[in-house]
Amino acid sequence: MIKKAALSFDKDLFKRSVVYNVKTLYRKSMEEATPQQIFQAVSYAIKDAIVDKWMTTQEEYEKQDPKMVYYLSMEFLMGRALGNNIINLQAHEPVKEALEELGVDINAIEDQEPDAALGNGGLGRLAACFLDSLATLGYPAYGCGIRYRYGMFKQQIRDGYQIEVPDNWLENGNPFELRRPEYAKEVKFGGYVNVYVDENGRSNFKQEGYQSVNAIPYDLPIVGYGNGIVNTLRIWDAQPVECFRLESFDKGDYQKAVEQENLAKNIVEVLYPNDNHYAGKELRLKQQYFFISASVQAAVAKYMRKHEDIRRFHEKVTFQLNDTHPTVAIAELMRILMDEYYLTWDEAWAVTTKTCAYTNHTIMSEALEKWPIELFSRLLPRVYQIVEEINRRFVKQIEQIYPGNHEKIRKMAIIYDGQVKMAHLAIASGYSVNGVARLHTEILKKQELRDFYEMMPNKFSNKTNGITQRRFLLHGNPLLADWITFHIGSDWITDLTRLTKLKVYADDEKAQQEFMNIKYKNKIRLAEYILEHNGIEVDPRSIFDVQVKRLHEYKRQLLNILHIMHLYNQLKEHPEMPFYPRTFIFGAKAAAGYRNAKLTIKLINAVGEAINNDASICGKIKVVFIEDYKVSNAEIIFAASDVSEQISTASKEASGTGNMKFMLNGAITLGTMDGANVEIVEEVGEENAVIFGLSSDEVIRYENFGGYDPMEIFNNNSDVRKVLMQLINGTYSKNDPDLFRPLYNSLLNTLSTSKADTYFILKDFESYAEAQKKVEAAYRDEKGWARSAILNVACSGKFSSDRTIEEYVKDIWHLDKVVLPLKK
Ligand code: GL7
Repeated sequence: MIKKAALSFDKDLFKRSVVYNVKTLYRKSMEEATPQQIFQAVSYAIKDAIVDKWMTTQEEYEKQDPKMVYYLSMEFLMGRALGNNIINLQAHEPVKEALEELGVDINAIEDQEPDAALGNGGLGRLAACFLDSLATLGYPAYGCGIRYRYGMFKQQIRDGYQIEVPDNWLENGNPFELRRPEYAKEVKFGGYVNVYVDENGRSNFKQEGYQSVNAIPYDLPIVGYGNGIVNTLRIWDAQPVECFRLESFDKGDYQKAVEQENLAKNIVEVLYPNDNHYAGKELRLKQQYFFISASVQAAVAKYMRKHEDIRRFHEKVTFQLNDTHPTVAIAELMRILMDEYYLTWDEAWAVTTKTCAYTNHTIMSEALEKWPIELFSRLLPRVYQIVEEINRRFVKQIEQIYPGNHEKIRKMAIIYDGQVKMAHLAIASGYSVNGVARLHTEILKKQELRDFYEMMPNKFSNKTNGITQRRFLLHGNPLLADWITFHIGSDWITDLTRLTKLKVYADDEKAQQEFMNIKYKNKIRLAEYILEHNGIEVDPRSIFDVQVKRLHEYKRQLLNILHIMHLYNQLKEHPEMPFYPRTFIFGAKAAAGYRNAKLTIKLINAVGEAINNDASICGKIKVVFIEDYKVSNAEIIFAASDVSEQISTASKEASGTGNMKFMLNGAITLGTMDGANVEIVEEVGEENAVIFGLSSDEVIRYENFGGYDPMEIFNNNSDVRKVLMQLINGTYSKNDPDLFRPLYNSLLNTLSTSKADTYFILKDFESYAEAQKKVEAAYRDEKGWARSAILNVACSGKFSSDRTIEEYVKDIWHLDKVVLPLKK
């Protein structure tokens, strides 16, 4: 298939550039160069093709001076850049050909690139998808984050246990990044605040006795699809402000010099590997203020280069806070406006409250950031003063609206009980609060943030998440992408709703066969990956039933594996029972300190070990745990999946985005009515998904009454009882029968008063097992399955991040598209 821009991509120039790069970078010929060296050379050649567009885009932004969104995020889970950049330049065909002519396989070269894993899971990947959509739609945008030296750890599985290995992703250098020391910013920590009254009688606040670090920006190009737009992801590195100097030793500043050097060294060292969980570490707050102060300073400086009046900042800039992690931006902007531009409080507040907008990504209480006052005020003394004043005024406002209602203050104050509550700061000071799926937003309005919603209903809205089809279909599943383009044209690449045109093929037998054939080929590709990486052989004709996502109790991988244990029990008891072969595939990282999560990984591997080696069941079940689940292997996994496991306890998964990637690739959702699953079912129809389990209302009702009694299920359901006993009788841990007791206890806890089965695993077990039977029956009906799978693809249009971004633009950011001048 020939693409428009392919014509404008100079293949010969590219070839010469690759050869030249190999020579000048490594003093080698193509034949001598290693695959990694060729990857670097190719990347620099592609960067050459990007840079002109990058400059043109940024020049146009300078000229046209449009309003910009700054997407502030602690996490950007970008994955690999090379393949994606080639695709978005619409240069895949010529690059592939050019490389073939040079004797190089493009896929092998792409495989040389380490994932940029500067994020944990959904929240970080969402940020990456948003950048892709913003550039593709032509909206002026910056991503702002941290250049962690070590990203999300690499996972190894040894003896069934997870081992965390440092992710030295910058080891071989990052060919796409640009270091930009001329835009460095100083960030100050600690010390104290002095007040000086100037000749005009005005109080000036000065932070003194502080330690500081230099923030050095690295810019990464974000290439829009086929439109010549290249936006910027700016990630900040830290460097000591002054190198160690001997005079400072003489002056007795030795201690301080060493401390500043250490601060700079530590601050960007590593990404915290917690997903949906807040640990309250001092270094984490330092990371937050570090990249926020640098980003806000840079945004203000950029604005002032073109404008006189800082009071109109919000007309050109909007800050989207990705969760509460960047919320300190609110106080930092207030500080800069008042202390550096001498705005009054009211003037600064008017600007700030029109600039900052907040996205909530979870209702899990353990994820809510609350900093102890002691820590917050010690680290950020001036910023803390400002937060105190915001709080004082906000509490006064609450008192006016609800006179005498202390309960409201207790629940809504920003500072309470010795803690600074970041979500309350974000809601009180931002102009917008959004949830990430309809159900989630409704729960926010009715439960978690009810008081805030009642006081300021107009701030609240829903923005259902989305994913970029460029990475997760065009790049990840080229066979299906080509098939779709063959049938309906290529417009879906930038307008995913066009996929509805595929509906007419759902009942077309030839199309069904072609579709299933593509799925089969993708299953072979995954089977090969599994054989190479896990040494396990799986049958691509079996049902590929997949749960890949972070390991978390609320996501209930435990429910999945308990059910597999149950299936295995049944097969052993009734070897002749009808059973369609199934390959259960897991992929998940657990936070390093999360005991039950790590134990669940061990359980999955132990059960897999037993089942995969039991010849008596003739390979009818296979259980595979894919090591080091990450963006690059995710692309292969989604493409090969039949069944998408989205089985979180209803109400707990704010949205989910993996669910959308599976759907886009034609997998059928087996899920609860949680997060965006609700909207997936709405789009594709109940008959094309398999839904089970408690509703979110039911879960919340149980929770309000203190939970339910899992013992009742244990006593009445012999299947459940058998599986649970196998957790503690050594069935899967011969040498240590108590190994899995913590998991057993989390479900039953007969001993203590603490709650058991807080995620309703046993409560939903029977319904899940029934749903799994439906999946098997549905798969046996080959045509019916193909029909459903095609309809899933056809109905996935809503879940493009292009749609999500358009909603943010229309309802929150109010940006204009930038049009590039036509090339001569
Ligand atoms: C998350 C939610 O858990 C997830 O459901 C959602 O899709 C994602 C993006 O909005 O945000 N919230 C969160 O704290 N993490 C998520 O992935 C880590």
